[in-house]
Amino acid sequence: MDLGDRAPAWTRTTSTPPILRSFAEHGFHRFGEPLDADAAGRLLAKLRADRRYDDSLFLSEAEFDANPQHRGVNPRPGRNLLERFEADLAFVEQAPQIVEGMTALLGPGYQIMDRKVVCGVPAKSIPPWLKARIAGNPVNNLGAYVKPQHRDVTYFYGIDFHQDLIDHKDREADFVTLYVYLHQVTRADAPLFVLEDSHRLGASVFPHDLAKTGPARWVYRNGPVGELSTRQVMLTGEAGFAATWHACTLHGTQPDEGDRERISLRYLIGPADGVRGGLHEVNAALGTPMRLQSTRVDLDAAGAAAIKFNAVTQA
Ligand SMILES: O=C(O)CCC(=O)C(=O)O
Ligand SMILES: [Fe+2]
Repeated sequence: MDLGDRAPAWTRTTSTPPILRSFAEHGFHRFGEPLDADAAGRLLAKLRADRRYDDSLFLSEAEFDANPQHRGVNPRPGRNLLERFEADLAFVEQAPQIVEGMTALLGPGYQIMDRKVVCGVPAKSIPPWLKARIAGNPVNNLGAYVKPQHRDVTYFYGIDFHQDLIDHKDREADFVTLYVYLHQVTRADAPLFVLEDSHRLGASVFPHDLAKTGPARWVYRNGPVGELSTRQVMLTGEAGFAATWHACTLHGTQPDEGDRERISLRYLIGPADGVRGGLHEVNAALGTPMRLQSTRVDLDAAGAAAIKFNAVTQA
């Protein structure tokens, strides 16, 4: 399938920034040059010096069961580890290629909506009682099981293919995610897997209708909007690797079965009020609905997992 033919004509002119072409065609973009790897390493050393990313992060089973809390367990203003390291983020936020790329996508004055540390917790750091409880869950955000003082970081043990729109019901997919690796990430470090072109089917309710059709291929259906065949792309890279994706691009991570944690930065970035950048054109050209009133049907009333199914573990 030559997706170039389906890309809107305006993206094929030589003056179109490559990031807009990547978004229009494939729904994500890898920045060509890594960000300053030394600066990434310095920030990583500070983050590591702050705590042990091991089983000491977690509540005991009895502590958890005494008062299970599944909501409000992610970083938020006033409880976000990056608030102590703002000065160390210039290697991302002021990198010319990031500024140029975000300006092309979102227009001048774009806003950082959220930024946080994400940790992929390795299997060896998860207490046995917890591993038994979460096995097979589609979204293993471990915040509920982490001691309250450590909830200034988001901890994952894998997350099934999802759209980042999942946390933004009733909002247009007018923002992007920016991910930065702070150390080398290989297949063994729970890398991000992105499903190329999946943004083309617009907003879709989690969990998604995906069937594996080959070693790195899936068929993805979004109800009445239609279906497409998509290639799975594994985002591995060096310290300072950066990638950005559309809020409707499916992506996920497998549980980290290695023995090292992955520590990364995750940003959500959107346009300034009333400004429209290239992403607006991308979405208009796709012409699919990019907003949902309800984004997920996998949770019970308390916010706990109500289904046991996970596609990304087959990736
Ligand atoms: O880092 C991960 O394991 C998954 C992150 C992700 O997709 C997210 O935070 O939205
Ligand atoms: Fe995500």
